[in-house]
Amino acid sequence: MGFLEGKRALIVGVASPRSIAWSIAEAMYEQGAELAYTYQNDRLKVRVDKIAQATNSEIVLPCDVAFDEDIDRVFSELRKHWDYYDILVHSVGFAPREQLIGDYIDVISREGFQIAHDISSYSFAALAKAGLSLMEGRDGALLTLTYMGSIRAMPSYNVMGLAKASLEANMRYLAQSLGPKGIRVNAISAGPVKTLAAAGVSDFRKMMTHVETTAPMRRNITPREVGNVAAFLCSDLASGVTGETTFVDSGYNILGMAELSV
Ligand code: NAD
Ligand code: 0WE
Repeated sequence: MGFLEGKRALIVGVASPRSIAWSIAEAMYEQGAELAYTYQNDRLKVRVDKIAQATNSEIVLPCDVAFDEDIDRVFSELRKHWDYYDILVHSVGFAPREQLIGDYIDVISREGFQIAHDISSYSFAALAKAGLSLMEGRDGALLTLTYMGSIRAMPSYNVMGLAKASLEANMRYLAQSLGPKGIRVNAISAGPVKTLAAAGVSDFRKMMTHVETTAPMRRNITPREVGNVAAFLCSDLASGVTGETTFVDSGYNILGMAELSV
């Protein structure tokens, strides 16, 4: 029997079979969870439908997190299928493309800042809040995906680093707020994974090679390694863990001065 048997999870952030959210869904399905999905726009619906089918799910709902109405509608629709849910996976991040190209000081703008924080951080609290009544009385778990650019200054990640710092603080405040209701809230800080969100990033391959030659484990992580930790964190096996950011990054973040090559 899987360790998520009897749990129902809503997965937000599948866009392709490479999406980290997809690996999380697979891992959770393998452990016995029942799944529901959202998709951002019509272009992605067919893909998300296929992924839902593969995990025996018929619940696929539209949700652009930029809109309050979409967020509310997801849960009013979900209610028609489920009278409770246990797990929310938030695997959403976005900044306008030009924000991720070039030097921080050259590209930062009020609009870029606002969009990055709205879509990448605020949406986590908004979804948690809109779905709270469906989770109350269960030992629920919320999970979000972050990146090391929140705690270190990195080239090109720019305003996304600020938005991820906000997301991590958001996760801790949600943990404090929802802890008394028995709901745990955590984040996974993943190493680089080649997904749609990474596809547009120049030098992404160089970053992956850098991790491969530098990280303590001398390799990149697989999306499935993120999925497995996600399944664990959202299960009763992690019943004493909340407000934590768990790194799944081959150990890269622990380094100070990496190996000296000379
Ligand atoms: P992805 O492109 O597969 O997923 C990003 C998702 O965000 C997509 O499903 C997209 O539809 C969704 N999204 C964007 N704007 C949205 C909106 N307005 N409304 C609803 N959904 C919206 O890429 P991914 O790499 O799987 O990203 C998932 C999460 O993992 C992101 O938070 C990302 O920051 C984080 N992350 C990624 C990496 C990496 O290297 N790929 C590393 C660490 C953390
Ligand atoms: O969080 C991310 C991806 C974030 C992202 C990517 C895009 C590309 C397309 C947010 N918004 C957009 N907007 C677009 O229009 N990652 C952790 C992956 C990532 O992105 C980087 C990275 C890494 C790693 C960008 C620059 C430097 C490193």
